[in-house]
Amino acid sequence: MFENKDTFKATFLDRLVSMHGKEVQETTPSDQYQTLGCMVREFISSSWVNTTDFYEENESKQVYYLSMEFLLGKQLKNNLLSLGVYSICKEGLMELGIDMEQLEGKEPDAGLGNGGLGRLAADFMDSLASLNMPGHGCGIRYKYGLFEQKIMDGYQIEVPDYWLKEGNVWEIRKSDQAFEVRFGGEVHMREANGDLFFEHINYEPVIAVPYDMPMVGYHNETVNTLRLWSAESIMKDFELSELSNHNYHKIVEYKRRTEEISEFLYPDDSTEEGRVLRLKQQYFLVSASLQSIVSRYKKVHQDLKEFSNKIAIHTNDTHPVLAIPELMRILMDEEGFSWKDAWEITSNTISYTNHTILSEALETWPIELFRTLLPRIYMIVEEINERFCRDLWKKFPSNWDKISDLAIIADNQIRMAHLAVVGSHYVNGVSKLHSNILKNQLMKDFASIMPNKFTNKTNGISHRRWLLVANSCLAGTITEAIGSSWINNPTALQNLTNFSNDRGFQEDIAKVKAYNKQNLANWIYKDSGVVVDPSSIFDVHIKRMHAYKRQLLNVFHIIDLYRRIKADPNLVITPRTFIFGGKAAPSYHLAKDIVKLINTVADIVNQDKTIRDQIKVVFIKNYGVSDAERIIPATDVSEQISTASKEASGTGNMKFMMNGALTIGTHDGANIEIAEAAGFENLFLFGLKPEEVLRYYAEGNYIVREVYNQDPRLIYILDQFINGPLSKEKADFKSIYYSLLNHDEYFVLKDFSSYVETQNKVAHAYVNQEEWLKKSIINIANSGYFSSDRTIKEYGEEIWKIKPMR
Ligand code: 26V
Repeated sequence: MFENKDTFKATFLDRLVSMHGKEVQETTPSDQYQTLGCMVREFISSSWVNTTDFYEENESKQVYYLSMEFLLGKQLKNNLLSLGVYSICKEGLMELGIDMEQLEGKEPDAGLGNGGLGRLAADFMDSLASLNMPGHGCGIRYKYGLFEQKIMDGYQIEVPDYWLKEGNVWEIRKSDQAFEVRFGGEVHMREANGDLFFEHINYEPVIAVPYDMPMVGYHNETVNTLRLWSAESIMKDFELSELSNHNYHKIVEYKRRTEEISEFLYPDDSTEEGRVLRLKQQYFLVSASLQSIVSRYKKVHQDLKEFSNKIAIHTNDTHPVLAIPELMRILMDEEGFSWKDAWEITSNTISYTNHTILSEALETWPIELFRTLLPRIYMIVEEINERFCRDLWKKFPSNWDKISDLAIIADNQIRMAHLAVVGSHYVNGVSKLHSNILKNQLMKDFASIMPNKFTNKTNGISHRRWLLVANSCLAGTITEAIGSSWINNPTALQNLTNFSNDRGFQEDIAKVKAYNKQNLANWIYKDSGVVVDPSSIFDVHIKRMHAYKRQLLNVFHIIDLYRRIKADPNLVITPRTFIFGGKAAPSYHLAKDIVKLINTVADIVNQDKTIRDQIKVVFIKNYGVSDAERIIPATDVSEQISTASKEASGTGNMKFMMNGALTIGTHDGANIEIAEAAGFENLFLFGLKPEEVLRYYAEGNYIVREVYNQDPRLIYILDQFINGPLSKEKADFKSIYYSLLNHDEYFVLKDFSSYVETQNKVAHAYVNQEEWLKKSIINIANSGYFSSDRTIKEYGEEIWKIKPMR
């Protein structure tokens, strides 16, 4: 159906009418999207089946990437390009009077993630398939993705994101491959012939039904699987009536309790109910995935003893770490393995990535809650803990402090990161700096007793999605200069170095950027009514709203710049458009105040005619993957200004680099490796070093008031929050004021001076376009290392021990 334009057009029209039961001219862009999507999925299906068969026939080792988040965004354009049929479709549709971009816009973003961790999982799926590696994802098919962010009077309002409203053309429901997951109840233990047997009774069953989505490799006919589980109640009437004793209300309650497991991503965990639901989600994902993996394994292989030679299971952060006790349970209770053998298999199968050192994000569960919900799993975790503590006792006799520091269960809590480290054969951080902090600080004692477990895998991004698809103009310009080999081998972008001084090429790059900026300016006007000047510097800060990411520092610079322009009517600066986007967690009040602050500053600045449009501030509402794809190609300056040591890696930083933006950033996460790759002279690094931040924390000797009192600019800015125009807002900016002056946990005031100085250097540098473009080209040329293909090859070779298959 995609052989050529004519067959495509004929099939498309035929399907359009038969699917929607309307005349062609009555169909909507949404109908047309559905039709094209279904055609593509059908087209993929034989390669999909073949890939699965091929892996099975070859008994190749497979990796399963378990993640509570997959931030997929849209699939259509990626899939069409990967299949090599994008042009045929685009031109064919054009001849039918249908605009491809409008049709692409009808696909809902699959927003099944919060930020970097979820997008990383999606880019990893892309690389696994494109590298012909047998790797699949396991996640949850949330009915509602991350909330839709509306802005009302400058405030963030959260609205459910019902992304499945019109169905999902990419998924296939496989009800014949459903599994039962059990919650609550009691465990009975009995002994027979010297062996212990465990029976789980009076539990509440939930049915996990898989929905499979194809993960299409680039031009290679490999199609891997992303399996998303949906929670359903038991369907058979007799079982239902058994369960509820013919009580209608109980059936309804039971249905509600089960179905809510896959309803929302990140339910509100500020309440006990929310926390229980989150733990239920985690076990639901893990239990369904492991049952499915083991059952598939048994179809292909004889002996479960070989499990860890044929299967690798990766846990994306601690969220799926119950995979460890769940695999133990299956191997012991269902397959009859001894503890020792089950442990050997389990710990050789599982590996774990840590994505944050922020203490509030390191998961722990109260014992009571955990034991009530997962009684058998709790017993296994308890046993893992006891055996581990016994080993510790041998290493550190009588050192109770050390043992309780390292224990999995302590202070009435189960520490998921400790369980992850003990039960995995590899633990990795996501940038050199982050991995070093894990090894030398956060998990120092673990690393000293298990030195070979800890490793680094610097994150990466899909250069296909973030360059080839998101910025086709730049991709085309690059290919004209150096050929297309970079698409399969992104380090070939290095060849662009030869063009960094080439005036003609610099001009081409400048034209692409100008074109993307104009497009973004048009879109911003449509979206928010703000007119922005495409010749101004587009300075972009897009990521989750969080104190450590320091959107506040950026706002401080804007307020200072605004004051300078107001104070001197003759001051001429390099015009700048500050663009923000990001969601604040619904119960994170400070982050929500920052959203309001940005919108308030935007209103004041954008309406002030006296500053002659020299600065503009835009807050993009409901920022998501598709927005990133539009904004990043149009960016001049990439804001990566987290407090040093706090951003594990960052991946936005890599996307901007690859699209030719210059970074203003701290010595944090992957920024450092980006600087090492591109040359420190081609970025703008500033601020405290990670070791300085860590020393201040350890010694507790950062005195905010000292910094504040010595800098009149800071006194002026902070005064705005309580006395100036900002204080007139109904919003409570006082909380920001006090959080900074009392504590300033993230060193906003401390880094302010260095940040402003560096921003002035940025403004100055932008004026010399020739130098700027040279730096931009050198950034692009050195971005190939940050392709997730490199990252996935490293995971494949060093952790999972899997190989490309074709
Ligand atoms: C999550 C939350 C959720 C509730 C509010 C507080 C809070 C604080 C931190 C987190 C982080 C969860 C883990 C995470 O998303 N880490 C990100 O992982 C990316 C991929 O490795 C990495 O690039 C980012 O630096 C890291 O923040």
